[in-house]
Amino acid sequence: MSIKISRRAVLGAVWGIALLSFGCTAKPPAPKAATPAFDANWWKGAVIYEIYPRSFADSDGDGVGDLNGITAHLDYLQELGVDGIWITPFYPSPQVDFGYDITDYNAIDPQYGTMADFDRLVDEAGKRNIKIINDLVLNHTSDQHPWFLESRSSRTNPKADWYVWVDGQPGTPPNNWLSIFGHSAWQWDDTRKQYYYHAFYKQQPDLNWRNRAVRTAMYDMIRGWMKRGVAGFRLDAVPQLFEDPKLTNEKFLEGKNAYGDRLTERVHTDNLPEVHDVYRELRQVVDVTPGTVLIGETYLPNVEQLAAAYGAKDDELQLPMDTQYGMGNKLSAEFFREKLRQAETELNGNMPLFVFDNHDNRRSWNRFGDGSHDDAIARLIATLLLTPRDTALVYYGQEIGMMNNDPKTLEQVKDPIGKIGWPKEVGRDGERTPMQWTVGPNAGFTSGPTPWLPVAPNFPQVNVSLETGNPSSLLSYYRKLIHLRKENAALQHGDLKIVDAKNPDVLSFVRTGGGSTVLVSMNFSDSAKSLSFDAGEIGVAGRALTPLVESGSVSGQQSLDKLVLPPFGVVVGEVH
Ligand SMILES: [Ca+2]
Ligand SMILES: [Ca+2]
Repeated sequence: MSIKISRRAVLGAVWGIALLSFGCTAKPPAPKAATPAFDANWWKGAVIYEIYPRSFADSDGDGVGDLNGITAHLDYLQELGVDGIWITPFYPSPQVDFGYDITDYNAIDPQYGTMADFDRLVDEAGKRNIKIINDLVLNHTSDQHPWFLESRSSRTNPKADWYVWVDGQPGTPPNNWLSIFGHSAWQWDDTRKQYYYHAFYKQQPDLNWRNRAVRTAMYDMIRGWMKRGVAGFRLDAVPQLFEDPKLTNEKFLEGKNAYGDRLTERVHTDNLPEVHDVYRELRQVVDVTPGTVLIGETYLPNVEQLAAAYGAKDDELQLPMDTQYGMGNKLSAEFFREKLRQAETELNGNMPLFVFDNHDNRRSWNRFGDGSHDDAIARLIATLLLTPRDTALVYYGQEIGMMNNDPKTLEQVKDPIGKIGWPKEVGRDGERTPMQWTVGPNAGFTSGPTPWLPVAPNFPQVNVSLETGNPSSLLSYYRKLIHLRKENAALQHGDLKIVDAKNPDVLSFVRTGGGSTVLVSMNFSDSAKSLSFDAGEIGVAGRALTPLVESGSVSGQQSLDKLVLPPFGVVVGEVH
């Protein structure tokens, strides 16, 4: 599903009209030699690129992106320096929530291609040393999934207990639990004369994770994708897997959400302790092929809960997403210094997974830009993402500076939460617009007349082909940082130490490793700042600084005794 935090903690998914597509159900994978072996640590420090397949590249002109469109652009991703791509759901789906409502976990929705297309994508990506990460929606299925059709058919069928069914009276839901997408989380079913629970849309009934048969079915499905060469899974909405069986009412909070409901706590439906049992079981399933990585969509309120998602014995998720770091909107040196400190000291040495942009939140360009230094701020964000000790998630188009293109009227809205919540909640179409490849028609996204969402009007200035040829473009900045991160031993695996920690405007840290010391300094203010570093604090005898990557005119300043950063300027330099 998709959970958003930036718009007043509203979460997102989408519903719509059920139009069942016939998936080409997977034949057993053509016997490959064996499950491919991965470097078990490939994901540590990797750059993982999120692709929203509807919007990345359309290979057949129907206006909707597809798997062959991704395969056609693998060279671009390789040149960018991407290690893995996470593709949001491409399984058969009525597309109520644009793929997060699944009717067959073992097939490809025909609008995105065929299983042969998927296998070719895995193979072609592998040739470029790019891993494929599938999106895995465990919390719920589509209400058109055969499991749910069977489950709702009677109270006694073999799958009667596969979903969360509760007695009640029509018109009187069992308790006050709210759907993350607005209004009651309970839907009356006239056949069973019972309610079912849905954390998201009513077309997305929650599975009953207390039922062992549900777990077994899901784990078997995961093994099937691993056999096809998938190197990891991004786990959608996993904190929502369990609900309090006593159905305890939530406490009401002050205020209302964008849909007009009284706000409540979510302590009886989110992040219950039982989720950790499932994390451990999932880890055992994927550990059969070491290096198969679990990424969690873990919107968690604090670093303690984030640390717990790695497991008390580091036996749960390798990469729970840190949504505290990059998904706010406050551009503050002190804020990011504190978040870095937490990641370094409170995650038990585990690898943080930092992210600024995704398909559920307004693009970072819009959230952090001040209207007059947006390009410099975008480089600051890139530096915050790509120079710490972390695994980095990049959302398609972030690297070229794509910005939100929100619907202007209710009639334009495709995302159901935008239809329900308009105008307070405009939905997530704006951050899902087509990738801007060229200056040509529809930005080169589709050869057809009508992309499924309108291309942002800035595409003649903001596109891959233009920025590829410009060494001072944002895209070139991303490439430089990603390649430096791969080549420089200190940035690759070195320790991180915060320096000049009292500075209110400039965040500085030192990465040390492999005989190399790299200083990263970022000016969070709109005025130039002069810096001077204490020799003992940096930890090397030398005072010389050789800039490796810069943003703003800091060239020629080759000393730790005096360094002047322009507004929102950045220097990443070797100290010697
Ligand atoms: Ca297409
Ligand atoms: Ca659930």
